[in-house]
Amino acid sequence: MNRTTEALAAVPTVDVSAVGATDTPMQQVMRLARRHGPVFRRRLHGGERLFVSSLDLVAELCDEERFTKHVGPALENVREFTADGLFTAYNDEPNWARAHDILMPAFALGSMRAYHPAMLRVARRLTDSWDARLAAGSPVDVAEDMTRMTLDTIGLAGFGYDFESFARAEPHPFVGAMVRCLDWSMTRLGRDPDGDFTVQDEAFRADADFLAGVVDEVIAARTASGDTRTDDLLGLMLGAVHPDGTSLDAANIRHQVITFLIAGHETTSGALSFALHHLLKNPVALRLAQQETDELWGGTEDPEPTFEDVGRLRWIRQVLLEALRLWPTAAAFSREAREDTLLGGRYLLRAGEGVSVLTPMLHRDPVWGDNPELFDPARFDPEAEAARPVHAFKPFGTGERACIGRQFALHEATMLLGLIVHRYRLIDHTGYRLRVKETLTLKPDGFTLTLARRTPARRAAPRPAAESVSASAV
Ligand code: FDE
Repeated sequence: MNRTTEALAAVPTVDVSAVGATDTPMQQVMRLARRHGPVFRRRLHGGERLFVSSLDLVAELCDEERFTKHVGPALENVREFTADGLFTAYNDEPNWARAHDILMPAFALGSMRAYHPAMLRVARRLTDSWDARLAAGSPVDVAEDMTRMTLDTIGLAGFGYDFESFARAEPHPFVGAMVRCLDWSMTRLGRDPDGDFTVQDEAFRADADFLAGVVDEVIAARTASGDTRTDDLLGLMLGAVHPDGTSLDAANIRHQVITFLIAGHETTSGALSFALHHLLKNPVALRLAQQETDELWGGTEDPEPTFEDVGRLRWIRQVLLEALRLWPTAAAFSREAREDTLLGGRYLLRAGEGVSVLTPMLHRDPVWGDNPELFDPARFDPEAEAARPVHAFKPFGTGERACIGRQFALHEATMLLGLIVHRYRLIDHTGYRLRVKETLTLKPDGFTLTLARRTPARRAAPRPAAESVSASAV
């Protein structure tokens, strides 16, 4: 017996090939983790993959000295349409560091201030559209409208391009093509090696070509306008020069634009949808969220949130984080060892071998207490956060390759959620039971709401000292 099999003898291996294709592979591995514990190997059609979900082992995998991002099989599939864009680039591809350095300034805190007006404008589109639904007495499709909102936001804020999603009866065709491409990337993982998938692959190619066409339109709109600003993503991509004198080439810009249009909206939309689901089911958390907005905006019918206001919506931000704990919408990330190493002192990992971190299970580790399934935004109170090990919460991945868009997503989502809870009562007209739909990312499936306006009388008067109170809160 060689050292590998000896060291790995302790890892349970589960063969799921016999189960056949599943359209919820993440929930399937969550069940396996519940049954087999925080480290196991899954075998599927001859391929094997190690899944890890306990805090101690994940904390080790987050050590950047020993481990780094691994572009695993799912991202290999996504590379078919995003190539060396930031999310899917290999660590050593020169375009990763180049684009990372060039685009970082676009995600610094100061830039959020610049995006704020576009974010607010799009948030208003959503409430206008929900007002119209309300007047018509019809329900809103939460995930669909959140996707309209987040796509328009990244389009306008990042690229000065208007997808006008709320002016369309059906979502912008970019969304359908993107979801199908992501779904192809996911289901391709579970393919029976003897099957014939020509039809699926051809449909995928057509969708990927369509995405590329939309992106070319976005780029062409900017170049045709003669606008040479460099204070948004597209401006930086087209105009900025790296300190080493290089800049991004046309092919890479295309891949970056697709990457940002996808990464910049799909996961944020899911996070908002889960957050609304939890608020609907947790009246106390909702009440606290409404109180927070009432203290800021009081009886104002149409508040004009400032950039600073968003920093003051602390409970609402905690609601979002807690939603991302239970259902991190980018539900796994992969790591690889830089050198051969023993994980947990026991499991031999070869350099370059991929390990998947099962984020939803990490987020249910015993470090989260006795009832990890309970939705409780107080888990993100500053004291509670300070007391918790840093690697217990990883919805944005880790290290150098962690999410560049984190502040962007949280700013946009916190503001919108604040506006929604301030404006509406949420009515659970179907007695909704959560079903999680997977298309590589996670979303509540078939989640609809009806709405009523909150009456100004129900809202507390604005607290006169709001300025001084929140100054300490930022
Ligand atoms: C990234 C990311 C991640 C990592 C992955 C790996 O590791 O593989 C994660 C986990 C995430 N991301 C998540 C998330 C969530 C949410 C909500 C978000 N995200 C959002 C957003 C927005 C935007 C704009 C973005 N996002 C973006 C991005 C990018 C670009 C990336 C890549 C980075 C590098 O460099 O690599 C990411 N994101 Fe996120």
